[in-house]
Amino acid sequence: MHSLFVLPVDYYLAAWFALTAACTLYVAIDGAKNPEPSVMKWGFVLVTLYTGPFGLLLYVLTDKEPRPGTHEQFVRPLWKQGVGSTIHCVAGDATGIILAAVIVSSLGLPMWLDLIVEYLAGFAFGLFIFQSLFMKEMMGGSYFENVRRSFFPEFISMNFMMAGMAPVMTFLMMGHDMRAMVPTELIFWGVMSIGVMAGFATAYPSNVWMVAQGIKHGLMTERPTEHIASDAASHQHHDHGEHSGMGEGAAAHPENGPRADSRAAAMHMHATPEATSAQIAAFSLASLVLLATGMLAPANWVNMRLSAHDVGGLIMPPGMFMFRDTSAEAMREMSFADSRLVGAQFPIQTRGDRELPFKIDAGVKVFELAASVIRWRILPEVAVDAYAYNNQIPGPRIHIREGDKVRIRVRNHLPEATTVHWHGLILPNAMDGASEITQAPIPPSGFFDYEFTARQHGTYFYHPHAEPDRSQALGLYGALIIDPADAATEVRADHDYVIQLQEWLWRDGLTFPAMPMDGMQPNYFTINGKAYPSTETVRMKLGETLKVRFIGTNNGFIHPMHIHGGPFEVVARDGETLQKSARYLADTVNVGPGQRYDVIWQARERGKWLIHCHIPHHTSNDNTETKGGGGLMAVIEVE
Ligand SMILES: [Cu+2]
Repeated sequence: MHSLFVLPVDYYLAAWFALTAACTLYVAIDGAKNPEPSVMKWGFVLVTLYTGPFGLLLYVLTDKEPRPGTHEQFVRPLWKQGVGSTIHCVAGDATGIILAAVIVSSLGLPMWLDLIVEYLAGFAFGLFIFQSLFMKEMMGGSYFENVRRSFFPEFISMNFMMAGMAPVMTFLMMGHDMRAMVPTELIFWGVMSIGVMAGFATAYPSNVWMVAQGIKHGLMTERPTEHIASDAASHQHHDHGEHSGMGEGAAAHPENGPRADSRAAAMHMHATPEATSAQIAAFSLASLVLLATGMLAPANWVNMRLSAHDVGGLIMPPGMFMFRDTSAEAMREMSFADSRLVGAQFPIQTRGDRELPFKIDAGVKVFELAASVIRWRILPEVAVDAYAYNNQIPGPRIHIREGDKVRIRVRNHLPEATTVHWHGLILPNAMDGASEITQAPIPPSGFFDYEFTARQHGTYFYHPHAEPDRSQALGLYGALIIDPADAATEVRADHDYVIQLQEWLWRDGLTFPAMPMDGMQPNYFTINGKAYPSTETVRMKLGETLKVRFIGTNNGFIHPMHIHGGPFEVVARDGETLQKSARYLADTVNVGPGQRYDVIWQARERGKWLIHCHIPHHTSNDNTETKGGGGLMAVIEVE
């Protein structure tokens, strides 16, 4: 189910469009009674459809007849005439632009070409359909005469309109919430609305000037009551009945308006324009310069070579910067874990790192891993959208013995390709999981069987090796614990505690793959998929020993992991047990990505002792502390 509601703005947009529908309905119904040519009725309806309450405001302030018989007087001021003139420009041009935007986004044209097609479509729609065809009824004359006469006013007005609309569309569609490039999303229509408003504002001054110069017509009064003697006016009346469904209400209530005024308004546009050719040329030039600026300037900041096919639908982290050369691949890598793909969600009590059961097939231990998108609670109030193995974070623990033959079937239910790498193991090269190097990545819905014999023992882990900066950062990793063939060689302790680290970037309720780069820095940190105070508490008795296996399953940082209450003994590093003489005491180990440290800590005193990262920001939850900390912190409780 494709949900329209992902971000808070989506609820606002839904309310906006409900209001817009009401406003448009009002303007349509009320406009039907308003004494004006049907083209103006359509103009106001379309502009209200695109701009909601603002279209309604323009209609009521400039065109809605306040009292019977006063329309002629009411619409006369130049500023209102300018609004009327801009309304037909915007109604026609914006309709062309929006239709083009819908079609072009599905074709996957790059944004720069998108804008050019939209400009041409807007211009063509405005000129050939709205101005020439619909206006013919008012202007009289042949269709081609109207095209010729409308060309320059339409050119100037369209240039100014697109100069305002293009940068608004480009900046709002590209860079962050790129659902705005996809017509099936509310925000696409929200951006179109803002674009039309901006276009209206930039086109308005030129329309006022053109109306004042007699180059364009503004608002007019038309009362389809009686036969009018002049040719132009009878033509007007005839066409009215033919074209306007909306005019019928008005026709049913004949009124005697001051006909002279309406004739004057109608005649006004036939008057010889007062503007000189130098003025028109200068206006054209200025409009072209502004248009070029509006179309080209955004290319300084956003990559206009990208299309809706490349990046449409992605949401980028709020702090991330898109540059003019940021590639589609980079943006896909950094974009959110699509919350609409979440297949299962779990309460805070659900833990990861649960031991994975296996079947025996002809002496081989057979395991199954499946990667998918889930919603995982790292704190009671924070649920991340994550990539996970077997619906848990960390992925299930694969616990085997040195010498075991294993087969692990990995199924991919992610929206992208993946592999699994068995970190640190000696195995056949084809089983190493290096995407595009030792194997073709497992496509979405595909699977791959990894088969090897465990020749080592100690603390290991597994993780994807296809775009791990995205998929591992979103939660794909799990512990691989291999017991020694000779149990006597195990360094023993009373308790065994595996610690797997991860950084998260969670903003606006969306989850992004945390990376050590601008705009991608993490704000949450987890031990075994939970942030303190939701991390597990280790309970032990005075004098007992605890083996902590630190695993650098995280992507971005070296975490100096520290335990309170006295030093621990480092007994293994990267799965390799240290010779007795090489073991050493320490109270902090720098656990870098990929590294493992096994340490033995003894409970020397009763009480609550902390295990935590020594970068204090990593022991906070979005920079706040709860119950004395957050993030990479856990308690050892000694009785
Ligand atoms: Cu840290």
